[in-house]
Amino acid sequence: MANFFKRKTNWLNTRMGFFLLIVVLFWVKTYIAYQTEFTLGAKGSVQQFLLFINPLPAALLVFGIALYFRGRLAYWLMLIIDVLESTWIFANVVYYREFSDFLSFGIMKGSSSVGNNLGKSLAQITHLYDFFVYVDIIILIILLVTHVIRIDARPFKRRYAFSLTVLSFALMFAEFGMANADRSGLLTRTFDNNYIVKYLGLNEYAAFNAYQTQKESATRASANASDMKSVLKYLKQNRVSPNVSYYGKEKGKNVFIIHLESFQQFLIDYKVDGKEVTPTLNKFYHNNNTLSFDNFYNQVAQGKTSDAEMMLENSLFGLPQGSAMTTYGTQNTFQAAPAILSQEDGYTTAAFHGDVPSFWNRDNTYKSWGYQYFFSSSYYTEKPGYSVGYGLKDKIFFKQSAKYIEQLPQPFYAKLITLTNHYPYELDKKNTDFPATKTGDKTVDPYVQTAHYLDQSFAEFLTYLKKAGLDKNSVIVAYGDHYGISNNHRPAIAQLLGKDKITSYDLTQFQKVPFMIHANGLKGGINHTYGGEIDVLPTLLDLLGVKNTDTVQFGQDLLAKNRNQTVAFRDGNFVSPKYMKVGGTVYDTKTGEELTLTAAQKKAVAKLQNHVTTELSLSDRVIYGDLLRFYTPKNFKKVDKSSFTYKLKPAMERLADAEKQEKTSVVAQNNGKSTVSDYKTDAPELK
Ligand code: GP9
Ligand code: MN
Repeated sequence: MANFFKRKTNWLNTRMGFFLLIVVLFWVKTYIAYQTEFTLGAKGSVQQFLLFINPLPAALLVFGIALYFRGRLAYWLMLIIDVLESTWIFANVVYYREFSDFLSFGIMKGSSSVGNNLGKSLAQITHLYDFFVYVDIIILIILLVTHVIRIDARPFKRRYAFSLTVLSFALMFAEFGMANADRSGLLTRTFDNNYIVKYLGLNEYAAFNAYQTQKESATRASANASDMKSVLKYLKQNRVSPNVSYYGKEKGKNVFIIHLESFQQFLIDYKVDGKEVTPTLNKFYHNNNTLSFDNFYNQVAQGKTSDAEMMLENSLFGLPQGSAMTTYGTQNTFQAAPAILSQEDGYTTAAFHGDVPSFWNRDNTYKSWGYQYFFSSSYYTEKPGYSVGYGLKDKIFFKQSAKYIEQLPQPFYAKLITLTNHYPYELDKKNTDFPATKTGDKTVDPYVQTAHYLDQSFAEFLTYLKKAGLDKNSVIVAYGDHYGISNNHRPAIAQLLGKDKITSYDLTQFQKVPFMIHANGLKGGINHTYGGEIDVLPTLLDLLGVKNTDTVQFGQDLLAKNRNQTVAFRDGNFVSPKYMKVGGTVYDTKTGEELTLTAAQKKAVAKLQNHVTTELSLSDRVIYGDLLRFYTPKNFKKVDKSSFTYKLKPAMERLADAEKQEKTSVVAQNNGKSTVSDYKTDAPELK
């Protein structure tokens, strides 16, 4: 027996043999951790394959470093690398258990200031079996010490070690190529740490995160307080005074921000086969108590939803590349809507979203923005058929949100982010009772069907608000975050709009999204001012009567007279009531006619361009340099991120406490009785 074992283990007595053993063991345990400890959501064979294979290239590379060294040292190095690598897995397993996200260097660097209460909670959430990641190392050490595996002292050819390094890089590139083919923009758009681990692996994630953190600290380090001065100077020159007939009119009311995913303005009043796609939103849009804006543009770039959120709640632009929420959301100082409202008027602040909390780094960013609650996937009951695409179907999402809404002490600021109307606009038969368009473009045609579904969900939600009595004391803001149909679908867009040919002018107009503010008694109507997502926060704050004269916000109240109506797009193009500039071409905004500019027009356009370039670059400076750390408006206190946790249990306890103490929630006002049974939905999944 001993002999047999010896023969079998002979190859282990070579350096290469031991190397392969340690790599394979590491590979196996990483994969086990992927499957048991993280929710990476690998769907389909490409993602499954990448998830399985992805620990290997990096392991070959990192463990391969040891092969450049001699004798015993090489063995020790392999073990030390294994300990370090396994500790990275260990730390992530524990962190993920608490935060459903991977550790980032930013968080580790400033754990107290970022405030995930790391030290305190880590001990409580570590399980004995987490130490399993070290078991193979212990066994290997025993085998070496007892000479069951002998150390191969022969020199290992550098050439071989080098070939291995080259091979591992080649494998990594191949892996990245496959990953990027499946999810384009994986690293440039920086969606979610889960994606990077799923596609590329924990080591690659560490490297990428280190790079990002480094970049972020470098821009932060090079900024100083005087940069803020130039921003403040600019803002002072560009401030407009609020419209007196609206200022403070909605003071103290609850605020609902309803994020209509991928919802474009053209859908309003749009018909397919004679039927309105979104009858409820149309009614809402035309309601006497709704302020609607028909020249309101989305201004997002790669960060899509996250850019919209950044603009809406901070009045800061998204970045020219990637997502500001992902790269700067954790570390930067913000003065966002939730923080302002909770400090100013004692608002309870909560975000609702039926996706994992790590997407767009919301779990960290929302803390920086002062959100007291973030109800994400773990708060919602999930059953087969409840989700599609990124997460919960809207009807189920809204319905399940009611039980949290009714517990929030009033006034509250609640943002609900819908999901179903998201590319590729998939929805099951049972939920599809609306005709698709017939352009023949498979991506475009089902868009109206999911939009219709979103409309129905919104209708059910509004009905509930009425029943719960929330319609009277709430402002309901609804907006589309960005286009649903991208510029790649020109022929289909032409058909949808009933045009022969689509120009850049049409495509820019196609970037309009709805923006509506509704409240009982609000003087509504369709407002034609030119504006965009950057303008939402000042508009809302003025309506709520929150003093807004010394905040750092790049937008202007949409209701203000004399506002600058130049809408900046992230690529430097713009639209104003007179001119639209796309690349080198200037159009007449009203007629869509391409202009040959006179000298005077040239001057006017250059002035607008200057305004746009300046505001974009100053806003970027605020984010890159974390400039808000140098400036705190009067009456505003820096957000203490460490006071928030979005973990289900403690959050629910906090909510229960708040409700008891303040007695202002819907439930408390309803004599402790829940209103959830008032929520009516025709969602087939809930029947
Ligand atoms: C994911 C959702 C989608 O949670 O918000 O983001 P998007 O792809 O629209 O930017
Ligand atoms: Mn979106």
